[in-house]
Amino acid sequence: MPGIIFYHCPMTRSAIARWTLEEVGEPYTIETVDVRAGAGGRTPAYLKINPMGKVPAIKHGDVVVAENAAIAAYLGDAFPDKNLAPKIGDPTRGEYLRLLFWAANCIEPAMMQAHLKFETQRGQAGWGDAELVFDVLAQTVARTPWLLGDQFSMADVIVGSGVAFGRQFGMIPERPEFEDYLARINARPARQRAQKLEMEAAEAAHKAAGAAT
Ligand SMILES: N[C@@H](CCC(=O)N[C@@H](CS)C(=O)NCC(=O)O)C(=O)O
Repeated sequence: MPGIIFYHCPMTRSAIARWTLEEVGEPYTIETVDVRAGAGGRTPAYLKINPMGKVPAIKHGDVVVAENAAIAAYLGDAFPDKNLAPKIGDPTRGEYLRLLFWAANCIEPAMMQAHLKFETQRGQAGWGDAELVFDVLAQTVARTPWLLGDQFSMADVIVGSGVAFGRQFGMIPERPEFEDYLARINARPARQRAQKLEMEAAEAAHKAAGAAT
């Protein structure tokens, strides 16, 4: 099995990919792309990995994948024995894919709409509007224990990370469904490991910056 390279910058949206990697539990090496310094991800070498110049991305053998939801989908399929993705032919596979795409296409813009406070026409914007997305999100995360039922999946990582990010920055309203779901995802050992690693990396970067001044 080829190794996994993780193009990462601590305390950014690439923390989501870190959670996917911790759920998979295979070794990975980190290539830090400090998107807050200098050219960030806009170097010729990294733009070949992700033309957006953004983290995260992974390389697994010759396969390069950027975008959190795509990384989750890829890893879920690449490591079928980890049971993080319904297999092709499984009746829950359609809902699984819908949730991954829906999170990227609808939750993220809805959070931005709530944050930046602009109007959309429900029938025109792909995500409708923030109120519609948050209502559907509340119904979605009320499924227990996980979004597909008994089986935790990468859809929980992607939708759950959206809920966690949105609640942390006040971009998603407080609702009991969101708080209950956050309690369930926060109890995942892989999420706890990923968060601890993120804190350690952030502290190390802070110390290194202090030492340099
Ligand atoms: N849609 C992307 C979003 C990634 C993203 O926004 N990454 C930010 C960090 S939170 C970034 O790399 N920003 C640096 C830049 O754009 O220069 C995903 O889900 O992977």
